[in-house]
Amino acid sequence: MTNDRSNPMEQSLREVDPEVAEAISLETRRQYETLELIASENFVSEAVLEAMGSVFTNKYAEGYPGRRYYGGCQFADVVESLAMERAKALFGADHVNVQAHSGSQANMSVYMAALSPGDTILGMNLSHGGHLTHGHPLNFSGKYFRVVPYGVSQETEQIDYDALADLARAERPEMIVAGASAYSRTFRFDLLSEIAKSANAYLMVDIAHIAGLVAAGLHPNPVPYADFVTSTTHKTLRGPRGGMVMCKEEHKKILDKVVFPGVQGGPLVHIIAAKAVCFKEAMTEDFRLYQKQIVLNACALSSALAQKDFRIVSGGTDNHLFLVDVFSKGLTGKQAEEALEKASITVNKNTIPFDRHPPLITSGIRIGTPAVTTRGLKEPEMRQIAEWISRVLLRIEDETVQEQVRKEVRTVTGKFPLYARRLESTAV
Ligand code: DSN
Repeated sequence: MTNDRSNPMEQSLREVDPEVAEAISLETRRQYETLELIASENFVSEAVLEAMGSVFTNKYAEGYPGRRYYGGCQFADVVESLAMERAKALFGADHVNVQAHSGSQANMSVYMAALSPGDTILGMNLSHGGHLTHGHPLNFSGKYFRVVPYGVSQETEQIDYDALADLARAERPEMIVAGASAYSRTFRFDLLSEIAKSANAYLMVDIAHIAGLVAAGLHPNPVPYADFVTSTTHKTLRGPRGGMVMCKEEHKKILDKVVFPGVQGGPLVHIIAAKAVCFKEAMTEDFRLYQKQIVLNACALSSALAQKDFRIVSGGTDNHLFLVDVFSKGLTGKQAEEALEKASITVNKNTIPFDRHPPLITSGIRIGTPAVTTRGLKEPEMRQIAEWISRVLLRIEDETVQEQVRKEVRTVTGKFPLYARRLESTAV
């Protein structure tokens, strides 16, 4: 059978929409040519991309495997059951809901399952490393619940568990939310669980950032300690953009009812298929070694920057990311992000604990190693990247330095290719 090129359904993206095709081509090149140090980003495998781009995008499958509101769901059932079973095995969870479209919707589902509007939650302060959905006043979590923020100690820049225990005693929250998007230290889930139990509060842990490390056994697993564990699937876990919720058996019924029909309608079956692929990949020895290298790389890069006299928040890292205090070099995070981008090094400005600047300026940058580790970079390249970062930041206004570093970065990105086949096939 040959393709009928006059049939719009058979035409390529470039034929149908050259503007979008070109943007994809340019983005593929941008990803290839830059060093991606945004801690929440990663590069998925061709297998994950293939599942995401599959015909499952056409399918409605409201309900759950074996209990759907639409016909024709037999293969949707296959991929959703695979995703659920694999995630349960990977994290040792009683139950997993893989339908959450995002981390925010995963968190919203837990709040709706366990809380009533006006209930009190303790969540980590955004500017100490927490997340918008952990109770920021501009987010639904801060609007519908009474939020009492907790944070890190000024001295250690690590979570102050004693202060948190005092806060829990004083505020009697219905839920303690743990987890972060900019915290470089190991969480003490044993302590968090004790604190929640003594306050008679639910414990929810959001492992969006560290899920890959947890799956690989390189960070303690909160599943035995928490009532609910939420995650995204696209950060260290290296799967499709999406969310998931794990819970104890006793919360399974209410959780599933809240995700659908409470918060969402039809699940994204193509994304669920890709989540199944990601969980399968995460069960391999290759994945465990990959996660190990992420942490080795984060340690190597943060130590090399510290040796160049950059202050690393909390003095280092135990995981895939760390924060650099650029205020102490007379810079803002915004300036640092912009200058590094011109040198083909992508980071994001980030508030640091007790920051003097607002979130669009900031005193810090957040650096993460999941994406560069996927490309195959190791400790020697981390030391080289530290040298480039230092050169750019110490001569922040000097565009010739940015241009020179940009050229040098190309030699490394060329040695560690990414999506090479795609780059050729999408070339303008
Ligand atoms: N935007 C994500 C991050 O960068 O950490 C959190 O949702």
